[in-house]
Amino acid sequence: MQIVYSENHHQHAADVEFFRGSLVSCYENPARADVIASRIREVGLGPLIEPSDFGIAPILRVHDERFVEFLTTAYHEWSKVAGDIDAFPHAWMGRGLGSGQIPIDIHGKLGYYAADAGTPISQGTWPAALLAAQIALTAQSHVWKTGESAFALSRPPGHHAARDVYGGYCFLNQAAIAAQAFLDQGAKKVAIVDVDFHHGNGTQSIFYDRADVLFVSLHGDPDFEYPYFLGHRHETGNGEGAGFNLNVPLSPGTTWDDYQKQLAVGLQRVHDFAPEYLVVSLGVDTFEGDPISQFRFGSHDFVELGQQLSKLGYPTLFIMEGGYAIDELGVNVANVLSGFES
Ligand code: FKS
Ligand code: ZN
Repeated sequence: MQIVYSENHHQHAADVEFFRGSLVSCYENPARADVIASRIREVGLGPLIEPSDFGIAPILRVHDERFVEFLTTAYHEWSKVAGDIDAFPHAWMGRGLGSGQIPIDIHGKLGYYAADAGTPISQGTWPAALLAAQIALTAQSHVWKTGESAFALSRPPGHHAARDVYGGYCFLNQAAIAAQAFLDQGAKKVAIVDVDFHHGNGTQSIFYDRADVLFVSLHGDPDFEYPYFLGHRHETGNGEGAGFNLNVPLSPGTTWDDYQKQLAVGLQRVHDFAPEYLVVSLGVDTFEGDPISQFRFGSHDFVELGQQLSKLGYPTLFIMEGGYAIDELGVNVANVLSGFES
């Protein structure tokens, strides 16, 4: 399997995030991608290649131009008033309290574009987010050209980023950008399966009205878990997209045994949809030792997850999303990919 990776993800290195009212070291940190890359090298899963540059156009097929403009300048604007410290919003519009007008002041802009106070913007966040999108596009292009599968080993993650919203450690939605690239290159149907512990609210929102992308997500029930406001079972798509969104919210404590039965239903839906390509939003925060999530997968279960996904038989593009148990992270990700290849 082709693995696309760049060490320049190190540029995105925020200091702290809010956790239960305190500031704690960021869970989404550079060590994550480092340990995944080193485990992949160790088990010889495939060559690690550097990303190519596909420019901004494929990103603007998914994201709003002013939003992208905001991301490119946000840290600079912020540091002029706040100094050399990570940028956080402190004010949101609240339901019914916004006219839609975008504020000029950076604090207003941060509140306008952010979904939460858990996603710091550091000095190198924009270049790293842009690079993550290029990694996804490079891996996508490999799958497109060869029909083989590939893994975009990137961070920051992407599945919480919507057309003009960042949050949940995500800035640009790599899975959505890659799915759209397949369509723009001539594919008719693409399925996205999101196995991260958290609901891929950004991805769902981007494709909610469309029938050319099927979105299937299994995740912690949003009544209790981040992102809280989307990911319920009754959200099945809208207009032409009606029936092309499948959410499977699961209880805290869900084991692989419980999960795989639900996964089989989700993968059957993918099979019925008959896409030409499969994009997997790969989070391994379903692991029992994950510090911010509530499922109970063991490391060996990830091998089976990879096997289940490979049974569908589609050229598959894996995009790295979450997973925070740093000691087992490399093994868990490599297990999915080994299971897929076996
Ligand atoms: C509070 C802890 C919870 C939000 C959790 C974000 C999860 C992100 C993720 C992604 F794949 F995007 F990385 N914060 N500070 O795992 O879904
Ligand atoms: Zn997650």
